[in-house]
Amino acid sequence: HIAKLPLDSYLFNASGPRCTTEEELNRLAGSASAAIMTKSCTMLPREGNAEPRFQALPLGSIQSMGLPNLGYEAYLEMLPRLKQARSSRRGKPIVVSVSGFSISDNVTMVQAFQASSADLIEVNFSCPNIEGKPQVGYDFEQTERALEAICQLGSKPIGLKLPPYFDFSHFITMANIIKKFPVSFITCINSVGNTLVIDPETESAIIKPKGGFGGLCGDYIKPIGLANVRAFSQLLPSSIDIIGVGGIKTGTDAFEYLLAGASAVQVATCFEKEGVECFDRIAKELGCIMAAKQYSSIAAVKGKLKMI
Ligand code: RRO
Repeated sequence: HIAKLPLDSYLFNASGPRCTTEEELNRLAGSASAAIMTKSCTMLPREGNAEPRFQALPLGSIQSMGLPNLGYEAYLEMLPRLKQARSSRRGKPIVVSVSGFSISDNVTMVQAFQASSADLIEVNFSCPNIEGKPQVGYDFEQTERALEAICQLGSKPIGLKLPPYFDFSHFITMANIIKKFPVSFITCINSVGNTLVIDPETESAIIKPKGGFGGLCGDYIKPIGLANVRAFSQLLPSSIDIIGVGGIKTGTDAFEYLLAGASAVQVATCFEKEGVECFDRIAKELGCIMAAKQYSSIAAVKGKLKMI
């Protein structure tokens, strides 16, 4: 469950790859992904940053996509069709991701989606790839002001997509802010922002935007994602669900996030590389691990990480 909404499995797609167009979202509707998550949207359609803006790496990827999306009105308009998609299980949850450039953008978009057939709203406080726009989640005052504005706009559950934190003072400050508002879930983590990969052969950065700086994704960031899920699961009340994301490509990865305290996980880089087949494969692998360990439910394992 996320925000009391039942899910068919423990995993679905992360906002990011392969979830921008109606065709891509329809493919998710017909897949084993437990929900249909949309690419973060903005007030107006965007082409995104200059290419090359994505490079696969041996253990993941680096990207600076720059929020390419169709604009929030296009998603509003396609939601009823997605909800009815014949290929989809009836009522498969739709999660819309919203990433405004200001509090007022976020208010407009959250208000609109509150009146739509979306099931959950994930507000992205952590896009690292827009020149001159700091990640909201690294500015605690702005985070608090934004939550004051967006949490009172309707009854659909609101969640936050957070950037990775690396210090306990930051985990504690952020958890204390979240606790002041009716936040139903948090999603940890976005890509590790502003990393630099260099090709020694060409002596060049490997992506074009922002002088080569981009978000690091995939296997490289799994220990960071696990730490963020674990820290927040210890600091927040159990009524706030935590969705894990970062480096999940096998049932074992998903199992580790479950031990850390995640109520569900999202898949980004592996979904980018493998397509919708990853959801069924990882869910089955997780099922095998749980069966072999004789665990009969998600609840029996969630947060049960042992210390040595
Ligand atoms: O589009 C992007 O560049 C992007 C976004 Br909105 C985000 O939240 N995280 C990321 O790594 N890339």
